[in-house]
Amino acid sequence: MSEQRTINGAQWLARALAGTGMTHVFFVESCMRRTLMEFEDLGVARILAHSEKAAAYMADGYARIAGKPGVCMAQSVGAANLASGLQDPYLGRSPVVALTGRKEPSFQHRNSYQEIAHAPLFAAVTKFSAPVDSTTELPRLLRHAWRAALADTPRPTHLDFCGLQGDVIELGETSEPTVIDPEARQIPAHRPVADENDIERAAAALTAARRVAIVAGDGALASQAGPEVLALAEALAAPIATTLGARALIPSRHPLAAGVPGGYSAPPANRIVHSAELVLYVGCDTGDQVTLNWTIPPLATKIVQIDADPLEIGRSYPNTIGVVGDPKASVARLAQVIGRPTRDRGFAEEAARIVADWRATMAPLINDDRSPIRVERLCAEITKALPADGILVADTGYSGIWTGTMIDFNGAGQTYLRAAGSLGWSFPASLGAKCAAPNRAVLCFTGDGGFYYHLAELESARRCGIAAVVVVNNNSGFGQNLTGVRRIAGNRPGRGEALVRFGPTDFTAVAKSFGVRGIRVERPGEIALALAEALGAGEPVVVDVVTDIEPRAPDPWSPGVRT
Ligand SMILES: Cc1ncc(C[n+]2csc(CCOP(=O)(O)OP(=O)(O)O)c2C)c(N)n1
Repeated sequence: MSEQRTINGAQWLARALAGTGMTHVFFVESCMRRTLMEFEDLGVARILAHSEKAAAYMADGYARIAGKPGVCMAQSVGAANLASGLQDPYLGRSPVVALTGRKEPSFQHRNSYQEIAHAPLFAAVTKFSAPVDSTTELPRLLRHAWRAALADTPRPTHLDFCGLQGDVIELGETSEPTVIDPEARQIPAHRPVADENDIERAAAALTAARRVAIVAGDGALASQAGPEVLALAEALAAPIATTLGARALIPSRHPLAAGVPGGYSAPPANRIVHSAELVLYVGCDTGDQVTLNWTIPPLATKIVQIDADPLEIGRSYPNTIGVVGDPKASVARLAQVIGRPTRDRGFAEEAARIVADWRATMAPLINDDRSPIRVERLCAEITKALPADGILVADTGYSGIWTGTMIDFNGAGQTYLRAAGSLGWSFPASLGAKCAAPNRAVLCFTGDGGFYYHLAELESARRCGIAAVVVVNNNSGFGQNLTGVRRIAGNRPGRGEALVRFGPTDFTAVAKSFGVRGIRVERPGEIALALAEALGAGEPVVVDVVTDIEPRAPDPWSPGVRT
């Protein structure tokens, strides 16, 4: 038998990661230098970021588009920054693999310069986090971290390499084959079909109920269950709402589309889901945001819940029939069992009227030709400009509400990624998304407050030639927070506005100083041309759209406030 040749850890790591098809890695110097040199020879692009948090967000955007892990790396002192960047991918269920360096055992427990304990930092933001103490353990642990990141529910994982820069692991030797996942699996890693008895119980409950609403979530999106959910909705004549994250799962203009329910929503979806007799959740957590603190639907509502993760079943709604399996495969089977029952279309028609009435109230704002620009108008222009396979990456807060309520998606080819809650996430995430899909248009929608967080990544975008378009809704402040501070300030002089106002800043001037093209837009009639120029530029562009802080984004309908 021929003896297996040994290679060092850096060679193993670079070859194994490149072997997964990974095209980009996101990092801040100084870490894994030998591995990064190896990547150069293997054609993996090394995206040097300006903060570890931004590197994590880039890896998140990359992972969500690639459907497989995005990798970010930092040295020991950068570990805390990197961990803070894993909160959003953790909440957003994104398979980010984080690699850090940690000083050798002889440096531990004796006031080491620059280092605190890493394990507690990563405990809350990963599904699996482990030290790698020797190179011989590296292949096994990386394979596990990779599998764990991809397996339901996808979430970040972390390996802490011995050596400040991971160098002890890089220098050791291994004779393992340079393979992480021979099957090159993507999300969802597996597609189990739910138990037939559970499917039959669910089918009976669904066909017995007259007013069924579907709420499809991020798990349905990850499973690419759009066509199956639509087919089932048609068979049941059931309106379909989606979580904000799953907004692009179905065509926004489909006759059964009800919009996004919960806290970040326009009125129709909450009214529709609230008045359902039975709600079918598909790949959807029943957390506070999508249920408006468990009031949409009311807690006593009958629920059928399909989820790949059994822990989600009945977590918040007691009256739940659980169906555990891959959403796409299990909804397909459920639709087969249900067939084409005769259905009363009354609820679907009522829902369509609610949506149409709301759209009619929005029409004057969408067509408003005055300055300052209305964000509703900006969103309508983005709907028109986004290519059929375009990717929209939205920040949190109002950026999530505006894009989730006022931008329509084709439900076939377009992708919508949203921050899971961390302000500033969208710009670095959009750069990662563009790295994963260089041939698709990537448009980031952010407020100025969100954009300020990671402005320095404009330099990375230019240096690395990452041609994402950033649309800044520039209202010179934390617009979403204005209502809240005013409520608390009451009649105080200034009404608390100093807490939320900044600027005015011209982001085109900021962009230009980084060598990035900037287009300033102050009138509604200029938006379309600016978007066309930016999307056709083939280089990073900042479109700085001057808006006003006063107009409020759509407010959710709540059962306490009946309109
Ligand atoms: C890390 C983090 N800090 C604070 C917040 C709270 N927050 C949510 S939205 C928002 C204001 C957003 O302002 P901007 O990005 O300018 O958008 P606008 O509301 O003006 O459209 C803030 C401060 C948050 N979500 N994340």
